[in-house]
Amino acid sequence: MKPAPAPSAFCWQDPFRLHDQLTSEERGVWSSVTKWAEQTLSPRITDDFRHERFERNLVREMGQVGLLGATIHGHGCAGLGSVAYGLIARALETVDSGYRSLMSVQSSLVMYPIDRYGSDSQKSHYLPPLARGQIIGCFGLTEPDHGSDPTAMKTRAVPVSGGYHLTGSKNWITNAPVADLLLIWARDDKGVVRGFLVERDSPGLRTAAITGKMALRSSTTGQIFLDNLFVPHEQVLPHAQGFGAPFSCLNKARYGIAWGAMGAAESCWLAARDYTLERHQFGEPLAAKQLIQKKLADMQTEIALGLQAALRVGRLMDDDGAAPEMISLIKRNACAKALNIARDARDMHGGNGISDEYHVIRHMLNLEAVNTYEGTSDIHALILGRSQTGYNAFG
Ligand code: TGC
Ligand code: FAD
Repeated sequence: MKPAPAPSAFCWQDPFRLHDQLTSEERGVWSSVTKWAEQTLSPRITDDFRHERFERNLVREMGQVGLLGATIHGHGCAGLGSVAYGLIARALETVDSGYRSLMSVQSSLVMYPIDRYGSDSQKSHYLPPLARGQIIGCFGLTEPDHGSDPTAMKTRAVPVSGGYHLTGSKNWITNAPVADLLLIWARDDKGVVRGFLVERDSPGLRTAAITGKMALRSSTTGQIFLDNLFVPHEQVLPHAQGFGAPFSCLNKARYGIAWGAMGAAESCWLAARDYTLERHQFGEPLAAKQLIQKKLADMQTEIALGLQAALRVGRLMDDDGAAPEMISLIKRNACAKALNIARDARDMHGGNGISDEYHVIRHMLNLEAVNTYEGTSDIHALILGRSQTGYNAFG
């Protein structure tokens, strides 16, 4: 067994000793998920990204190792805390943001709302197969004309005998083309937003894949079209009324992204360090040069700070003390910092940096999308601006 480091020793890979701040359960999750991701995801990512390849079996494998709906208690879920969930996101995104997206959507945007706002029969019917990865879910909030401003949504739920008719469309929806269960957010006749659980074989449902994405190519994204689609009352989430419901799901997913983006950043940082130690120019390893070391120091600093902030918010989340603004702050910060780190790492790899063999450009492209979805950087800036000035600058 390796002796514990002396209290004053500096561990360059983990400057604030995040590892020491985790519980033994969280350390176990981190070590098993990183190992699983390395063995299962790393060997396939280059082909998945190159060919926009998605295989259902991967979701089942995620289910088998307990990665789906990990914070939910019961229904075959692991019942872990928020920090463990963040560590799962970090481990998956160390390989690719698309794999983390798959886990985030299924866990935070489909299983969480069913668990939080669903009826007992909806929970017992849908949560176990979602946890096993036997069925795939998606979350339809964004519309073609309403992205940053989902409260202006046009999708309507008109009451009819026994339920509702849904009409409208959704755009840029992760998993939409492959989803068996589509959680659709729509306004009812009173203008109240409700969540509707739509099954794949419902008449009036059509989905289309968005191809040609230059980011998140290991994740499937699509459009949803709803044409007078009948949803019976038993498929409406009974406890979700108003925008607080979909936004509460976003709080969970955005929090996971704050950890995940740091995972992608770590991957780029370590790749840049290894590369510049190996690569010689002007008679010396690049890593011996001042400009290179400054970039490595900046990467190390931002990652250490970003992870520490995510840990703090995770602990608060489990104590019911995390405000949405804290989540905006860490999501926005992690994405911006990770994107800068990926761009610098790409640069430090020189020409090789644009080859997918070296992975950094894939992370860089993915992070462009991660910075945009779940609220763009500027939308989170406006949330934080409103919190300190009292002025709503959205409209
Ligand atoms: P506003 O008046 O602020 O709020 C309307 C109602 O919602 C409540 N609310 C929240 N509740 C819980 N948590 C939050 N974070 C909340 N934010 C707002 C609020 O209290 C209010 O409730 P009530 O009861 O008073 O009605 O609404 P607004 O129209 O001013 O807009 C606010 C704004 C801009 C912050 C919001 O529209 C926003 O967040 N826009 C960004 C859109 C977004 O993030 N979309 C994400 C789509 S899902 C996605 O991208 C998945 S990608 C997944 C992957 O692949 O990993
Ligand atoms: P817009 O809202 O049109 O914004 C364009 C630009 O204008 C941005 O820079 C933005 O910051 C800026 N802007 C907007 N409003 C203001 C303002 N008031 N002041 C100043 N600047 C402003 N959605 C889902 O519902 N479910 C999903 O599963 C999902 N998955 C996604 C997967 C991918 C790969 C992508 C790319 C998106 C996904 N989305 C999903 C949608 C995502 O949440 C939206 O793309 C995002 O919220 C931004 O909306 P938009 O693309 O319409 O951009």
